[in-house]
Amino acid sequence: MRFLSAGTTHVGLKRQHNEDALLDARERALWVVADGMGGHEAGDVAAKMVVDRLAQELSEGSVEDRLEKASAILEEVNGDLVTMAQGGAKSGTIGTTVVGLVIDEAQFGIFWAGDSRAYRVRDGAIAQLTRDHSLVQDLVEAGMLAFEDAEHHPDANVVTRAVGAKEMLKVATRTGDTRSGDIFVIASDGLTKVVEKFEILDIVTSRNPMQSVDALLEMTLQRGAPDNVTIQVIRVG
Ligand SMILES: [Mn+2]
Repeated sequence: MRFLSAGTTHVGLKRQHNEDALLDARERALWVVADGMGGHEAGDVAAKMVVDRLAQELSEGSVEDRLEKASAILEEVNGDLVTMAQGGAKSGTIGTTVVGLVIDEAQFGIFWAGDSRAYRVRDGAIAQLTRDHSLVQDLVEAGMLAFEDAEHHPDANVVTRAVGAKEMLKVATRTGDTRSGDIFVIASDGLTKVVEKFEILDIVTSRNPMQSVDALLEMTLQRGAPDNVTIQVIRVG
């Protein structure tokens, strides 16, 4: 199976540091986006640790095996980050969201924690594959907040699950079928809070992955890019 993939990470226009990180290991059909939190370089460390450990330890195999392995790796990193935060001079969390995509013959697998997202585009439609682990997502599902208001809610940035946030981490996973022509988009909330789903669909269906990444970043920057933004677009050949 062949893939065409492209990705970028950008500090945005309001933040001083880029605490996002990405991994494109297309030879192993593995792509990851991590969005670090904690400030003062803590988020940096967490996002890089997640990306590096997955790059080093997540080998080839069936989608099910790889999702299991990815969860185990992330649970280990979670423990390391919790220990690091407890031992540090600075109080607070050293954490990161993560979303990862693996693909084999006719199947994809997604693993994630937090509000970084994955989408699949097929037959002119876009579907969100992940469910945000965020306060506003919980409020929307409880019927306490309108979907349209979620992105502008004062607590829109509060995630309820992250690598490094708590002693225990449950990584969410999901599998599905894939076929030639499918396009996957994985991104940090720096993109998804600024660019609508239908706009992502429009862009990726009319461009190759490299052009898509450029156009999505450009749109985010034109709208003020309040956060770090990381985007990967993967087309199944
Ligand atoms: Mn972010």
